[in-house]
Amino acid sequence: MHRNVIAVVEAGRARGLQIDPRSFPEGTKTAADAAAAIGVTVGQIVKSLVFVVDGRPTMALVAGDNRLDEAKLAAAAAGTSVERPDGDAVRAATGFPIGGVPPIGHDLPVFVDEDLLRYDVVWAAAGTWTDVFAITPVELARVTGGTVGDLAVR
Ligand code: 5CA
Repeated sequence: MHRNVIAVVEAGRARGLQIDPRSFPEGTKTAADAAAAIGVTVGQIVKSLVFVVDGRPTMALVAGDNRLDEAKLAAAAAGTSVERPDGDAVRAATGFPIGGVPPIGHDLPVFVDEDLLRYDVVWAAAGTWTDVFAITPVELARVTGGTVGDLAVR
């Protein structure tokens, strides 16, 4: 198992979550790639996005078929300015490359797109461009300590 995946499994275990990573050699780098590889709808893919709100790296977990509304994230985080970090800054904040950033294991504030709750099961990156894991959205919110709300462009 790739060391990034091991780190994600360990982060889950530390939070009482048993993660069963699944590997898709065809690639799961984007939400569309992941949905096609796994055979689920793109809304069931969790995008783990890092934004910088008032200078603080912040994690937004967004349904794959939604676009994050930066103003809604700022409001949820009680901030005003929102910036999109580059790949190096994402790696500095999370330890993972864009396209493989997992939703858990970071010491960052987390906000969860309520539209993920439409599904019984959603899929998230497990640390690489080919590894993912399934989780119920309720568990996702629990293990991340995330605040659930409306984050999507409507
Ligand atoms: N493995 C899949 C889902 S399981 C995944 O990680 N999807 S993702 O949506 O969370 O990661 C890709 C996202 O990273 C893109 O939606 C985009 O918002 C962001 N991204 C891509 N390139 C850049 C970049 N150069 N700088 C900042 N963010 C980027």
